[in-house]
Amino acid sequence: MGGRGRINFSRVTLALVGLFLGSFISASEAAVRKYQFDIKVKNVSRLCHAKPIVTVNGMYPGPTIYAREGDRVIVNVTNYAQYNMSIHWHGLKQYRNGWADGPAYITQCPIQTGNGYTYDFNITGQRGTLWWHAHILWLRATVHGAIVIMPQQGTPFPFPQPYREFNILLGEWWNADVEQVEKQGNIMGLPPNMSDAHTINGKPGPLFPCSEKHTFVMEVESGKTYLLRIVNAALNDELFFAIAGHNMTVVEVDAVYTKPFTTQSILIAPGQTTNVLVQADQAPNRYFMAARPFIDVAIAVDNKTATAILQYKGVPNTVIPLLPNLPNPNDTQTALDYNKQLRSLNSPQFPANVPQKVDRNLFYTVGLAMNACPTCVNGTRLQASLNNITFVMPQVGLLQAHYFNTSGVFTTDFPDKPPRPFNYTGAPLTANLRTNHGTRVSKLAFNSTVELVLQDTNLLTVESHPFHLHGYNFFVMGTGIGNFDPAKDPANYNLVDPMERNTVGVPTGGWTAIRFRADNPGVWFMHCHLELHTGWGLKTAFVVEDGPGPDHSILPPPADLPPC
Ligand SMILES: *[C@@H]1O[C@H](CO)[C@@H](O)[C@H](O)[C@H]1NC(C)=O
Ligand SMILES: *[C@@H]1O[C@H](CO)[C@@H](O)[C@H](O)[C@H]1NC(C)=O
Ligand SMILES: *[C@@H]1O[C@H](CO)[C@@H](O)[C@H](O)[C@H]1NC(C)=O
Ligand SMILES: *[C@@H]1O[C@H](CO)[C@@H](O)[C@H](O)[C@H]1NC(C)=O
Ligand SMILES: *[C@@H]1O[C@H](CO)[C@@H](O)[C@H](O)[C@H]1NC(C)=O
Ligand SMILES: *[C@@H]1O[C@H](CO)[C@@H](O)[C@H](O)[C@H]1NC(C)=O
Ligand SMILES: *[C@@H]1O[C@H](CO)[C@@H](O)[C@H](O)[C@H]1NC(C)=O
Ligand SMILES: *[C@@H]1O[C@H](CO)[C@@H](O)[C@H](O)[C@H]1NC(C)=O
Ligand SMILES: *[C@@H]1O[C@H](CO)[C@@H](O)[C@H](O)[C@H]1NC(C)=O
Ligand SMILES: *[C@@H]1O[C@H](CO)[C@@H](O)[C@H](O)[C@H]1NC(C)=O
Ligand SMILES: *[C@@H]1O[C@H](CO)[C@@H](O)[C@H](O)[C@H]1NC(C)=O
Ligand SMILES: *[C@@H]1O[C@H](CO)[C@@H](O)[C@H](O)[C@H]1NC(C)=O
Ligand SMILES: [Cu+2]
Repeated sequence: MGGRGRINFSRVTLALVGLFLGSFISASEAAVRKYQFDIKVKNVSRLCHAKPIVTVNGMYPGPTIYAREGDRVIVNVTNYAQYNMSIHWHGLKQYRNGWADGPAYITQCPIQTGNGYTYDFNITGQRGTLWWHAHILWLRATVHGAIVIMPQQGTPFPFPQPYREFNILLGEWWNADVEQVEKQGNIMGLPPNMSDAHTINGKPGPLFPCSEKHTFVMEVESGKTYLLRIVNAALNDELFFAIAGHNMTVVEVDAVYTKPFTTQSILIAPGQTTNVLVQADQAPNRYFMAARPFIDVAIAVDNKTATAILQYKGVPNTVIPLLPNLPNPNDTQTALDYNKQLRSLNSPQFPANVPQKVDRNLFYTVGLAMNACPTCVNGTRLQASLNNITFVMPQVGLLQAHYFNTSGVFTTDFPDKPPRPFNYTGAPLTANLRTNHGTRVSKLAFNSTVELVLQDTNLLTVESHPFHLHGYNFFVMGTGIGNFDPAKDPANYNLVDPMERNTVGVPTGGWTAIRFRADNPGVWFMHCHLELHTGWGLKTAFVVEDGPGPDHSILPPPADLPPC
């Protein structure tokens, strides 16, 4: 491959390039994009509190990775912080190349203090907005950034060309040290303190104290159309997002084009991305963009509203912005209606290759759990499980253990069905919330088609869970409230243009069915993308076997793969 069309971005210009569409990449052939990520601690002040946070290159949010479909991306990560680190390139398929996927102890051992690791991957058959984030502890709170993948040279967007584009990263801010917050929750066995603010591009906006200067402003010109690349980088909150006075046209989610539809607000779960077109066609003024959680059960979450400003060129900063009508945090109907509108574009150029036949049917229950913990506050520890199994993190990477045939690290006996069926979404179950523990995964035959039904349960309480699968996109075949009925529900599946994505919400007290073709060999993590639940064990992995051909097996590990 060599250095064809090689471009070296300097660290300083990273934040600026890409704002002008197409002006930053002129290579007509696949290029190599090189990035240097230095993991460094930096003091940052928000909400009148200064604290050291872990960053990439001192930036919060971190730098944007810009590339084109077909490019090779090489990121040299050097860890100068006191924490173990690993970086996940969320939504990139990493064909045969799990070594570059990033989840600690799943596909690699962490990059220890003073060490480095170079992530080297190709972007094949994907274009749109994705993102990268730390995949260890709760460090992704501050270690995250956008990935912008432009279509191949000469391939336009399948929607009107926007004038300019902006990245909008939604996040959560704690005044305390995030690792202390996480640790305290673990010691007590209870949910840790909720965040103190939501943020838009790292800034909470002027509704918070000391935050006037911590407000993201997006300047627009009347009559122009803008592309917003929205990422939910929050740890634990699904969010509604809206712009006062302006509708949004959804054109892409998770780097897959959608059938465009217009909406007053979007719903975006942690891990998901959403591209929208916004027309600056209103009276020149200042308008708030705002984000606030969707939570439709009685669980305490940070429900505060982050704001940023959409400002028409020439309007003075003294004008007080108008607030949008955000749905109520408990607005289940708006959430369900929104998700129902998402459909793959399914054009000849961007077809939806939905598996029509299923080789393997899986049914996983999603539930909270309470296990004995003599040192915890209540003598119990809140946990979570899939099919009544709380996942135990291994001490070495599962991918290495699989590749090198190391025994004793994991077992492949994760059950295809819950061990004991029950009325999953009936009355709340509050007694015997014990679970089994293990590093148990499921083995999938190469190129088999898999259907997985994720069923929420009322163990302790029902709750909405955004599930993320590494190494794949999947199709969202159907979703419903209550218990999945295998006799009736598949008849209502969308077999034509279901949304293809990498993270999907399992609705509160309901189910979601997904399908994918297991054509990417490796070990692929699947977990709830609420960091709280991931930490409680709401995760497992798929071991996808090698295929018969020379191009169907896991690539050899890179020489600098970190050791444990
Ligand atoms: C960062 O802030 C901490 C606590 O306020 C302080 O002790 C430390 O010296 C600061 N470090 C830098 C590099 O400013
Ligand atoms: C990665 O960056 C470190 C620190 O700048 C440097 O020492 C090392 O040579 C780089 N590695 C590669 C493969 O470029
Ligand atoms: C990326 O693509 C290049 C060129 O086709 C190939 O040589 C290289 O092995 C690929 N790398 C990975 C990790 O797949
Ligand atoms: C969590 O909140 C409690 C109550 O406000 C406070 O006492 C405690 O110090 C907080 N924990 C952390 C780690 O900040
Ligand atoms: C936004 O959409 C709503 C509902 O479709 C419509 O009533 C409203 O007029 C639209 N607003 C703008 C600014 O286009
Ligand atoms: C946010 O939560 C607080 C309690 O934590 C509650 O009093 C308030 O009504 C909630 N706000 C909204 C908009 O739901
Ligand atoms: C949802 O919240 C609104 C505003 O806080 C409240 O008036 C309403 O009763 C709540 N609805 C439900 C179903 O809890
Ligand atoms: C656990 O302890 C906390 C704090 O003391 C208390 O609020 C909560 O109700 C207890 N939960 C259970 C299930 O015992
Ligand atoms: C499950 O529980 C719900 C709510 O309590 C109830 O309406 C339903 O009849 C139950 N289903 C079965 C099969 O028992
Ligand atoms: C989960 O497993 C535990 C321990 O084996 C058992 O006591 C419990 O009944 C199981 N719960 C469910 C919902 O199957
Ligand atoms: C996977 O199976 C599909 C359907 O049978 C087939 O078209 C495709 O070529 C297979 N892919 C590989 C890599 O074997
Ligand atoms: C960092 O990772 C190594 C390798 O897994 C482990 O031995 C070490 O305990 C970790 N350090 C911390 C502070 O967690
Ligand atoms: Cu969850």
